[in-house]
Amino acid sequence: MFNAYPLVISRGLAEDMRRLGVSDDGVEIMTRKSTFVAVMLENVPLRLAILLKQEALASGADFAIPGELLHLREGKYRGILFGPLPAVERTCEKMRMQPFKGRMLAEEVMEAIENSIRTPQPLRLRTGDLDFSKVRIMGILNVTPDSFSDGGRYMDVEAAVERAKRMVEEGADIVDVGGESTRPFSEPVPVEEERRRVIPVLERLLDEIDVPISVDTYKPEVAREALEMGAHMINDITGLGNPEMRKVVADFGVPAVIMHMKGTPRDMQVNPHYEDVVSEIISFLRERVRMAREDGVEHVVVDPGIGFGKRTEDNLRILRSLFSFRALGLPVLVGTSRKSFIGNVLNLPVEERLEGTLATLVISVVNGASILRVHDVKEAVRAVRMAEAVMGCMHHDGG
Ligand code: HH2
Repeated sequence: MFNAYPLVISRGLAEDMRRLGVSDDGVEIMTRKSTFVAVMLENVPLRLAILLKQEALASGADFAIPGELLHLREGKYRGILFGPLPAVERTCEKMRMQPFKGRMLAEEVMEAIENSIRTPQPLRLRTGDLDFSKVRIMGILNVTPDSFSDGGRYMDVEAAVERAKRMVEEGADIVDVGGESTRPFSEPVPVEEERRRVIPVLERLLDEIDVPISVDTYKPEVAREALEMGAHMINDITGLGNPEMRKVVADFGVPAVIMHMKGTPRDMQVNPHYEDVVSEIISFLRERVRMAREDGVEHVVVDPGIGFGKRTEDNLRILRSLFSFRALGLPVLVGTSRKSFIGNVLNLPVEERLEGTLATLVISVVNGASILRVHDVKEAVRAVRMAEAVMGCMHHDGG
């Protein structure tokens, strides 16, 4: 209801206090005090906003809202609740007792905070769990004639299988097979054609490689056939918007990626506009996750859909704010690999975007992504492992 998501959760000073020789009890209490939290809230009715402001101030936190508090009119407000973690918790404790959905607001704030600092649950795959003790790399296998960066290179089954094996050797944790290019302005491919491209490759991969295989499709017919053969997960760029697709995924009990897209590949890059891109995508994903759960899809990964109906500045803002997407409590997948916004920033063609891609991957790791979808597996694995090593104790749940 309030679409609560964190803007910031700082890491607290546990490390520094331990190094200083502060006692264990002291570290525990003061780590919480030194953790700064800011949570965005939306659709807050005026009376609840005023109550929240009062309770926040009385607890040593604050609630920032637009305009002058005394002159606000009836209506719904967006605002930022912020302060040291214990002060925000105290505010929520008091809000629980308040009317006008105060309890619901408090629960949403605390849930967003807890979800964001916790490592997401492992993905339940048919072959076992995929945990997120480290960031996972999903290697892209496009069996299409026209994908924007590698179209036509792996159309032949043998070439595709070789490519997949290579990606696994290089450290891919998942291979994502797709038979339809969804680059801007592309046209949909008929089911039969997509089947013809994907199914023979999938058959070989299931036999010959031993990492989970995801199928990048939004067509229920293709997904059903792939899952019958043994594919491990579905990557749906239309975010399981099709009830038939939700049914197929639920029937097989496999995980699915729910991605955000504005419009369709054919029209998504024609003047995309958002009031607030992060808020809109989180709200969209929340709703789609709810619909998926209602229809029996248990394991979900969320993806803001870099490049799908977004301007360069939108893509940059999403990466900068990626941590906010953890509010949903689910693994966050990001696909920046070689995309146009990198070309736009660096003024470089698609075959020159590796370094730009690696920079976005490192930022994604720092900002809490769980899965990265990439073409250049070897380079991505190196950059990500290095970023993780430096981050080490910086993880939000590591104190
Ligand atoms: N991006 C592309 C395709 N599928 N799936 C998810 N979950 N997230 C993404 O960001 C994503 C995706 C587009 O990239 P690519 O597969 O390289 O190109 P094309 O669509 O031209 O085949």
